[in-house]
Amino acid sequence: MRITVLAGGVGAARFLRGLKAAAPDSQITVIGNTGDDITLFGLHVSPDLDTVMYTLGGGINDYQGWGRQEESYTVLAELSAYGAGPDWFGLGDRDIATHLHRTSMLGAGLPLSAATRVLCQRWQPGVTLLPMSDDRIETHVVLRDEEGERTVHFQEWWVRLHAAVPAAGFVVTGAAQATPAPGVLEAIALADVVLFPPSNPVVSIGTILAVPGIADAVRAKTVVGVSPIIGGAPVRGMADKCLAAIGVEATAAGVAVHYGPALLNGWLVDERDKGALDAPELAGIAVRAVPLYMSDLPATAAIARAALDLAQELSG
Ligand code: FO1
Repeated sequence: MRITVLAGGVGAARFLRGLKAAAPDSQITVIGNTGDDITLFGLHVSPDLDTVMYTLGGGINDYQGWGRQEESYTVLAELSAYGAGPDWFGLGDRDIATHLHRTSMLGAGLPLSAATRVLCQRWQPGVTLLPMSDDRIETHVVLRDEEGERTVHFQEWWVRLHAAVPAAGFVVTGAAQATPAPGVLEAIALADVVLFPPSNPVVSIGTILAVPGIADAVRAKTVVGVSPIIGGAPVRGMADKCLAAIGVEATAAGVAVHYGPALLNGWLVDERDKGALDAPELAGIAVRAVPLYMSDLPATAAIARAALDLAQELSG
């Protein structure tokens, strides 16, 4: 079975561990969000690609869900000693090697997709990891407060500001001019099922869908999503703050309505949200209630299994 997954950060990576366990013989292609990418100290950092690569490759700091395990921060401390900022983005020494290698490949003229393929040769994630685009795309956050309106890079809002300043909106710079990376549209077209893992629907899945051509390609497929909201709150991260910024209610039903029945065919909600099962606003979307906490690998595999079963049921 060919499965294509649109993936953001930590939630997607953990879901993918379960998907690999639930469907060991399937070919899984992951289309990774690159809107979170940031250039720091001249290095190209791709948080969502690295979280998938490290998590499935066994190098992740599992507690954080990002960066490497057994990390040290000597380089960052030395940079701080020079007063060279920013110091709010925790780049570890091992992680910096990834960014140095990626940046030197990009500097040699390789596209991000090729550089990602090279990095994955070391980590062997067991999936094909594609950036959504080889073109530079960055999510910026519009902030409106007493100082007026300004935009900051997504990472500054997410990491330095802890999303404490309400976002008035998001600007996905570069998306309109971007094209899908090689293999992305084929991976969608050839998939038996497309899955939306419990990623941030706005700044992860939404950003991938903003790349021209991807949303149309996905609409043509059987799509099953997993709610990132359980009992009215995101399991981790700050999806609720992102949803509020675009006027979408942070509920399991609200996210499905946001995606809409033209895009989403099936939707898994947690049993706490089984009210969504017969919500009239979800007409046209097959909703199933299953335990959605990815508490361990068996629980996550069961969620992935339920998503694949629903896709099977829907594609007939
Ligand atoms: N997230 C944090 O909350 N604090 C950090 O210092 C931080 C550093 C970091 C370094 C590399 C990397 O790949 C990810 C990092 N993240 C950090 C996570 C990152 O902000 C998020 O994983 C994604 O951008 C959102 O999914």
